[in-house]
Amino acid sequence: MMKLYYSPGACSLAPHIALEEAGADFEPVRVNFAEAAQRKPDYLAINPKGRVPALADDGFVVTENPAVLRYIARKYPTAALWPDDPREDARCTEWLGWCTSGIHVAYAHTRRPERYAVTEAGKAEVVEKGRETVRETWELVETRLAASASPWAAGERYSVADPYVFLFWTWGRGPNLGYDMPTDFPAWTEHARRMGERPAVQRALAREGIARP
Ligand SMILES: N[C@@H](CCC(=O)N[C@@H](CS)C(=O)NCC(=O)O)C(=O)O
Repeated sequence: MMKLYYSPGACSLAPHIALEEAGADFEPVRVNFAEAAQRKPDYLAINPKGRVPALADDGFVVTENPAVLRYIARKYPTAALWPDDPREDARCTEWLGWCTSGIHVAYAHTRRPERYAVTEAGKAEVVEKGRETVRETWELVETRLAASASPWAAGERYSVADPYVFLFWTWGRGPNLGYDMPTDFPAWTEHARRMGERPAVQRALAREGIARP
């Protein structure tokens, strides 16, 4: 059976939701960050990068959210999680690229400064600048969603871009950033609430112990 290696509340929430949307038969395998299980040999044998998500499908392991999400969408075509329309396809790819290399990386500066600096002063500066960049990035996401007439990130139809965008909404509300998402990011919050109405999203949130928007 396919296995999704995840940590509650981490970026693996996006493929977790996508698998639920696809109706996939999968086993969610929790990687315990509190015990640094992601850096232990058993897990490094699955993903040498020591990160989640990793999706293992009958000996084939795929990592990196854009690849994992696209794999899920392609493997379950009837769930229609990847747009057919060329423009929506481009939008979906655009969101996945921004989420992984822009939004997530900006956030990592506030949460994991040890990746980017050595001294305590250096780390404090990384966090400080990171918080500024994150706020700007969150505002750009809000502007983008507010300017769109479509209910979903890539267009008229739900796609794997939606759970990925939604993930960052949950981080915005989380203790590290502590944003008032409904007040400061209303269009993004509307999107999050639409997400919260979907049974697949509800199942993944319940499994990870995350409150509905
Ligand atoms: N580029 C990767 C990033 C994966 C990543 O950074 N995952 C985080 C959780 S959100 C992680 O596993 N962190 C564990 C660590 O840094 O030790 C992707 O998009 O899949």
